[in-house]
Amino acid sequence: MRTAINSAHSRASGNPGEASTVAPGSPPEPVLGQREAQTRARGRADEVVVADVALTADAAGALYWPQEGLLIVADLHLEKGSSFAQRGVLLPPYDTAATLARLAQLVARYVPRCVIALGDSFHDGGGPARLGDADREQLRLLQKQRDWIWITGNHDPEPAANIGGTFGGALAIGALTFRHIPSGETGEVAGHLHPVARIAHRGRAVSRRCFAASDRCLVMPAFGAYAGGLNVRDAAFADVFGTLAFTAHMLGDARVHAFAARHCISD
Ligand SMILES: [Mn+2]
Repeated sequence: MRTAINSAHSRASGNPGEASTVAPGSPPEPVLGQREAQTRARGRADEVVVADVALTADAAGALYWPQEGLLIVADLHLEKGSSFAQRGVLLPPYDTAATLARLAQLVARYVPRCVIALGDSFHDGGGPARLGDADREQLRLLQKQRDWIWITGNHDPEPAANIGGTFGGALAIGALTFRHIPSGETGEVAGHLHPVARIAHRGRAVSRRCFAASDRCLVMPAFGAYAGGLNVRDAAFADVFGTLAFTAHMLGDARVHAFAARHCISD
């Protein structure tokens, strides 16, 4: 870990010698070379331990708790496109389908006993009613033969009709507590902040969504196609983690890449 942190620090400082050792890679994959070789060798790049609970941080932006068969996603912001359209801002209206398709891949991969959507699942209170028929059917299929829990968020504070599942403000399971807005309490898994980490890679700054985690609590990346992001160096993360060191587990194309948050770049 020390070596990994030092490596990240060298790149953040723009050390050209360090950059020249980085293996060639396509631009969308930001964190390659020596660092990745190390994480591959350990084979644990995607394990995150929070309050002594071992969780899998999937590069698609979801968390899986193998012991409980629990898949967690945060900030889907479904129907954000149609929400903007109502206000005259036109975006391609396929964000809900794209987000649900990515979620379907995860459900197929993990076959979870239960899915928790960690709040701001819909961009606004009218979102569930605007769901298209195909998207509603996709959601119904995803919920088939498993529990589905909608944690309420600030964008979707009220339970909604015709979207299945059960609703709650927070959920405690074993040592973990799932809620939308992070408070930093031990064992908390939250969303809301949409963490993004920025690092220097081969002389360029690269930003990716990330899990932000200490050994006590974790903030999930936003899963929604149109969800924005907040740099992990923002004061909002210091409010959550306090003086504790925390790690940005950046979403790469195939796996997550861990960097000490203090070595990430501000916007
Ligand atoms: Mn929120």
